[in-house]
Amino acid sequence: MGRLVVVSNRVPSPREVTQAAGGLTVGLADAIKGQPTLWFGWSGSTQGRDGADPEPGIVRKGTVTFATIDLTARQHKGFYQGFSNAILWPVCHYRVGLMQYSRDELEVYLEVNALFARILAPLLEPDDTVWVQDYQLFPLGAALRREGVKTRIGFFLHIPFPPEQLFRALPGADLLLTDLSGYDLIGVQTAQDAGNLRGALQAVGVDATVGAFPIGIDPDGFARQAVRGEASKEMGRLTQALAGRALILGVDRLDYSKGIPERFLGFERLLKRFPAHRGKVSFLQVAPVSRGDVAEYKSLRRQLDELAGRINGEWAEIDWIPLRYITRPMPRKVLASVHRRATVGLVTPLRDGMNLVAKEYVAAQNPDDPGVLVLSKFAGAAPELSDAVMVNPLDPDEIAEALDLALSMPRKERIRRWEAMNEAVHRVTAASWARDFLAALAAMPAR
Ligand code: ADQ
Repeated sequence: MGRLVVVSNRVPSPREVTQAAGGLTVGLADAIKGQPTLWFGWSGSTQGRDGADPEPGIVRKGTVTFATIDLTARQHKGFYQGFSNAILWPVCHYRVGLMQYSRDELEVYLEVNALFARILAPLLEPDDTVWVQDYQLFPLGAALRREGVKTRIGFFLHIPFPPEQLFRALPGADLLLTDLSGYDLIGVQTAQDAGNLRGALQAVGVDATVGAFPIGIDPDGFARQAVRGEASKEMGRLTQALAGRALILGVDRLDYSKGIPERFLGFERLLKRFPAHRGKVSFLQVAPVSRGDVAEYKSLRRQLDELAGRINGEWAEIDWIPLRYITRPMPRKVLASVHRRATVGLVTPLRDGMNLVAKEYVAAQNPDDPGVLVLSKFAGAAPELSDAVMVNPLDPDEIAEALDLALSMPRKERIRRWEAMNEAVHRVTAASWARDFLAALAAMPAR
C-alpha cells in the first residue's frame, strides 16, 4: 500500500500529532500510526511573498513527513479570514445573512487552492491516497486533477452542508459544487448533510459519491484523563468555589454557531422561572476566543461580555455568582475532569457538524453517578446521542425546562440515559471514523 497524504489548512506540529488533542488529530494520528504519511498544508506563517511560489518546508518525524508552505498576508486574509471564515462558514451553518461576500475573496480562495495543488502535485507518487480535510479546500481535488494527479482523492467536510437552495445563495456555489467532481469520495458528518449535498450536486449535474462518516473521539483516553485530573490543584479550587452547588458546564470555541448567547438567556430563564435553583447552581462557560480578527466574532464577544455582566448583576447574591465565563483556553486534562464534575453538560449549538464536546462530556462521566447531557437537536451528534435531553436552542424556555429536568433527574434514569449514550460514543470513535473513510475510499474504482 502507498502513502497516506493528508491535506488540511493548518498542519499540526509533530508534537500535536503525538499528543493528539482535538478530534481530527486524534482520528488521523491513529490512522497514520506506523503508516508512511505526508501531511501537507499551510505553515501558519504569512511571510510568503507575492510573485514567486513558496518552497515547502519539510520536517520528518518517524513515518510522517510534514510539508508546509507560507502564505502571503493578502492570501491569508482573502482565503482564510475572508472566504473560508466570513463566507463559507456562515453559509454552511445556515446563516446566509451573516455572509460577507466579496468576489475578490472568492478569487483568492481559488488562487490558494490552485497554489496548494501546484506545490503538492510534484510531491505525490502514483500509489498515494490523498485525503483532503474541510471547507477551506473544496476545490483542491479538481485543482489537483488539473495538475494531472490520477491517484484516489477523498474529501471530508467537518461542518454541516446546508440544503441546496441555501448553499446556492452563495455566489460561486456552483463552481465549488462542480469542483467536487475531482474527488472519488466525499464524506460528511450525518445522513442529513449527505442528503443536502447530494441534492445540491444533482441540481448542478455533478455525479459524485457522498457518504456519511460521523466523527468520534477516543472515549477511553478521555475518560482516563478525566479520572486522573480529579486530584489536581484546579479541581480542588473548583470544589471550593462550588461549595456543594450543582455545576452546569458549557465548553466551546467562541463562535456564533455554538449558540452561547442563547444558552446564557436559557440559564437566566431557569433562574427566573424555577426559583428553587437560585443559589443552588453555578454555570461555567469556557469559550476561548477564536477567529478574533473576523468582525462577527468581535461583536459576539462584546455581546457575551455584556450578557454575562447583566445576568450576574441582576441575579448574584453576596455569596453566589450564578455565571462564570472564561475566554482563555483551559488545559485539556483539567477540562476533562471539569466535565466529569458537571451535573449538566449544556451543549446548544444552533448548527454543528458533529460537536465533539457532547461526546467528550459523555465519555468523562462517572458510571455510578453520571451527569445529564442537554443537547441541541441541531448538533450533528444528536442522532447518535438521542438519549440526551434534547432542546431547540433558539427557545430559552426550552433550555430552562431541560435544565430543570436535568438538575432533578433521579440517578436511575441518569444511569440509563448515560449507558445508552456511552455505548454510542464507543461505537464510533476517532480511530474507526478514519479507518471507515479510508476503507471506503480504497474501495472506489481507480480513475
Ligand atoms: P469545532 O467547531 O472546533 O470543530 P467541536 O467538535 O465541538 O467543535 O470541538 C473540537 C475540539 O475542540 C474538541 O476536542 C474540544 O474538546 C475542543 N474544544 C472545544 N472548546 C474548547 C475549549 N473551550 N477549551 C478547550 N478545548 C476545547 C469542527 C466542527 C465540529 C466537528 C469537529 C470535528 O465545527 O462540528 O465536530 O470539527 O469534525
